[in-house]
Amino acid sequence: MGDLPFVFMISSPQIAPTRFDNHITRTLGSLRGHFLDENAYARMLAKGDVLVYEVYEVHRPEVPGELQVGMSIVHPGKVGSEFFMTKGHFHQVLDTGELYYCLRGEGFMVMQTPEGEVAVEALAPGRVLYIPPRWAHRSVCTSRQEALATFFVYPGHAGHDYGTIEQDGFPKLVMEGAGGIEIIDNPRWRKDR
Ligand code: PAN
Ligand code: ZN
Repeated sequence: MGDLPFVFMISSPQIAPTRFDNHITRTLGSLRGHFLDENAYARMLAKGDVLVYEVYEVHRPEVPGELQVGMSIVHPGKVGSEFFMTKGHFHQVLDTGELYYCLRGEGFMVMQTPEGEVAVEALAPGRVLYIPPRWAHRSVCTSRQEALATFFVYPGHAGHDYGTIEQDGFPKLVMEGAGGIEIIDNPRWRKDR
């Protein structure tokens, strides 16, 4: 016999879902090499290892047919002028997509294919982002006070490849510029290959 259907809430007043198996926290110290301004990173880290993002996962078997679901919460903040963001990854099984539904806050999803195509989509409450198979993805919080909270669903067997992004970065960066939010070319993209 299979599992029984289950229900949980993601609209409750607290930010966490009412059911989860894992709560992952990523602090500044775990994001070494991901932000452009290494001096700003070092100065900030010296003052404290602040929380950058968290993930609540309902853990399901890592097999085709299952769905991994959960919530991702990126806190407001910047390293130098670059907004707080997730590490970002390709799925290990490249041919798997993902759906994101934005619940709170504002930001962007930065995406790229292995061929170097790039896409950036705004995230705001009510926006649903469909990420087709093959697109690496990173969420960036640009709201000043509120965290960027998204609900995600992806195939059970997708897995994660972080190494490619650690090495190459994303082609675009989301920065605070003189006139507000700017999406700029990443001068270090694929430079360390
Ligand atoms: C999400 C992400 C989550 C954290 O569950 O894993 O937002 O981002 P990183 O995994 O890049 O640290 C997802 O896209 N899963 O596939
Ligand atoms: Zn993913």
